[in-house]
Amino acid sequence: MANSQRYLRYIVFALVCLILLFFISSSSSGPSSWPSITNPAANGSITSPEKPPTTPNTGSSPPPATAAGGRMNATFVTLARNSDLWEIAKSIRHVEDRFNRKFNYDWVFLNDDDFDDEFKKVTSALVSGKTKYGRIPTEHWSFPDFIDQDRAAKVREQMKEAKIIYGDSISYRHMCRYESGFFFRHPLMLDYEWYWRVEPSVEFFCDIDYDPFQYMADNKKKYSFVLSLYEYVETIPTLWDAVKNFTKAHPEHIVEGNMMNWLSDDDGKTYNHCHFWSNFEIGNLNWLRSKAYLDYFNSLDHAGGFFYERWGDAPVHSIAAALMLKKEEIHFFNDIAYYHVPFTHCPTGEEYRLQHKCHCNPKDNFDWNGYSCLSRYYEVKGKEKPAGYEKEQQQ
Ligand SMILES: Nc1nc2c(ncn2[C@@H]2O[C@H](COP(=O)(O)OP(=O)(O)OP(=O)(O)O)[C@@H](O)[C@H]2O)c(=O)[nH]1
Ligand SMILES: *[C@@H]1O[C@H](CO)[C@@H](O)[C@H](O)[C@H]1NC(C)=O
Ligand SMILES: *[C@@H]1O[C@H](CO)[C@@H](O)[C@H](O)[C@H]1NC(C)=O
Ligand SMILES: *[C@@H]1O[C@H](CO)[C@@H](O)[C@H](O)[C@H]1NC(C)=O
Ligand SMILES: [Mg+2]
Repeated sequence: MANSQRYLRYIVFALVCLILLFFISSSSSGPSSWPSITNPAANGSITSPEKPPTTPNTGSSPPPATAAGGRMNATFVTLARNSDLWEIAKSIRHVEDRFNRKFNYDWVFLNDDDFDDEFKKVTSALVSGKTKYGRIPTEHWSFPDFIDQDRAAKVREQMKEAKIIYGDSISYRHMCRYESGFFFRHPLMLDYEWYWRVEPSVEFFCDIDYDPFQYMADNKKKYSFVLSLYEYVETIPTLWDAVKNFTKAHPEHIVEGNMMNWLSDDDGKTYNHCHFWSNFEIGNLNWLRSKAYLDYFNSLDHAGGFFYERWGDAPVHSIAAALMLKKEEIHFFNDIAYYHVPFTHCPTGEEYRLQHKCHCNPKDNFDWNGYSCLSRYYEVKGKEKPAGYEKEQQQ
């Protein structure tokens, strides 16, 4: 009994001391009390208001968040598995730091399985806008009944032998077909007009200090990209034939003033394999939901190449955009600096990069590499390439 009372006295005494200490230290910013530790060489510059200790984050940082209701009818969208959590977490952090923390757009996550609680907990904590989680209906992630499963299995075997990347994967094929023809029809996506696709493990290197969705709407753009390149021929041997069958059956969907000569060097006879890389896209969902695009997708789907070959959603989207949009409706976001393994888009021009706090190495820029389709894009658009691009060409 006596013992415990003594302990109690000690504890009370210790508490009083702690409280006293707290008061003394919190009032020590005043002129006297404790001698402040200063480095004579620094000459007080640590506390000098004109010289803050870190780089001032002024000037080109994003503008204030748009007023409530001032946002566009738009969302980020990600297709992912639960196992992609920590890689998509990195991508979200990049998007938020460089753009969305000021704009707070929503983010839709889609999966062929149910998202687990950890995935939802972590992603909803990272995204500054609302998050929504959707499960893909089985009909949109399975073999359609018109596909011959034995034939598809043989192809996977052959592609495995030939060491074609993802050549033997069933899920990769479902993914490509889903991104080609279904994601924009998911019930959660029907609420929106614009989307920005984000994949796991991507990076954004520069501040984006305006709203790209707003830009798309104001300038009547429907589809956009940051990287373009040539597709692996082995994955799409008959894609162009299927496209030609479609254009013959539906000439009404082919638009005058389109970008056919970006896809083809001989007025449509053959495909040169140029495509926009679809792991980054900002686009208009109502265009993808249009009769023109759906007729196109259904036609390609019935041709069977998602399973009998390994058609990617990138060439599928790109060919649609280049044939069924006017070339003015397609936009190259030179100012959105981006990485998805193994390619980087780092904006040409040092002034821009410094103003926007870019952290990409300009030597990594893929734009003027011989395997990029960007030069051809500039030619077809009849536009000058950015000043200084020759100097930043990859060795
Ligand atoms: N839910 C779900 N998502 C998938 C599946 N396969 C791929 N994805 C997602 O689909 C997108 C594209 O898949 P990736 O594996 O990134 O394909 P890729 O970009 O061609 O190839 P790498 O990124 O180089 O591996 C990513 O957002 C993936 O998270 C799957 O089986 N289920
Ligand atoms: C400290 O600053 C004063 C006033 O600006 C200056 O005269 C003095 O030379 C400086 N001393 C050192 C050590 O930098
Ligand atoms: C957003 O766009 C979708 C698709 O066009 C539309 O159905 C929805 O009503 C729009 N929402 C708002 C708030 O305008
Ligand atoms: C294109 O149509 C022709 C004639 O119907 C058909 O034989 C061919 O298989 C089709 N090509 C593709 C890739 O679907
Ligand atoms: Mg990827």
